[in-house]
Amino acid sequence: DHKHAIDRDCTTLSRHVLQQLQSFSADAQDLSALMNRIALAGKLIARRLTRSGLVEEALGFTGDTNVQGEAVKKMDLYANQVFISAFEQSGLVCRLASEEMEKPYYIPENCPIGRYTLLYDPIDGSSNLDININVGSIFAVRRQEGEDLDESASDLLQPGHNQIAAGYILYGPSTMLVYSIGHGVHAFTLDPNLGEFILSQENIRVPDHGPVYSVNEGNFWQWDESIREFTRYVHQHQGYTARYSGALVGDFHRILLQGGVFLYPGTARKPEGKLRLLYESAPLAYLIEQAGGRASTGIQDILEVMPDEIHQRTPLIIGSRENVALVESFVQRDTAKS
Ligand code: P6P
Repeated sequence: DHKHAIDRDCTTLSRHVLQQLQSFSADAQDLSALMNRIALAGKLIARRLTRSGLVEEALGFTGDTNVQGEAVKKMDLYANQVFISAFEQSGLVCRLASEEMEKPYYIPENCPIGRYTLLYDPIDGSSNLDININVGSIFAVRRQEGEDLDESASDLLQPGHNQIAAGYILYGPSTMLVYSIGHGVHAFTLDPNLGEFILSQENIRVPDHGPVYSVNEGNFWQWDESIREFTRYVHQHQGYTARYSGALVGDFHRILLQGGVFLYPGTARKPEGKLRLLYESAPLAYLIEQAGGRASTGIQDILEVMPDEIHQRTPLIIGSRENVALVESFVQRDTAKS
């Protein structure tokens, strides 16, 4: 009906946060405003991406390498700066930590007010950028613990249970922002005409079991035998299908909506896997648990892992609870034997 249609179009992200928290406390207002700044970052990045074939700054490499030793793309740098700019002068966040920065960026002014830290991967899946395939941004919000903000950022080395919000922006055929502040998982679609993210899916639940397994089988000979055993199992059993885009956010979003499991196991070259705990695995683990699914290293829940450094990697097995448990049964059978 008419009222419903208008109401839906007005359910923006900041309004939804306040509805979720059923409160107008300072904390609720802060979180609402913080999510709004993340939406702004998403809109700025989406705008650049939709024109990436047309504007010089959006494609190709800068010539630098980042803290991971990976070649930095112009879009990585632009997106990283967009998040910093979106939060400077916001009075909400006092520190930002990202894959693109060796050490966290401290926002000089307003710090006493901004009691949150934003951890983010500004563009995840940047290898897809030059071929116009989906990429994403991933973010997590944590309270700043204690008074001093020392360079070591040791207060960030806490398990994922300490996150108070997490989400991602998927730059696909439509631009979607998916988030949770601990009251379920909700998706917003960017209406380019309004320039607003409008609520499109509320209380998303991941199915307990799903048909999709998402893993880079090109690494097959680098895996532990247990992961090879799992892959042989799904090859031999009906009802499984493989989907892998090379960009975590899109692969995760499919699992969230259709069920199944995404895995990036340890390999011979990278025993801890490739994905970063604090701003890739932990935010997605927060979301999947809020949606009724699970996230594991194979041995331990992702949200229990105690990081010992900001850019720490972990193996990631994430998705429907039954699919994750199946992978764990192979991994744990292996460790039981060894
Ligand atoms: P591989 C992209 O570089 C990324 O960080 C994730 O987005 C993606 O899931 C993974 O790496 C892909 O890695 O080794 O399969 O190419």
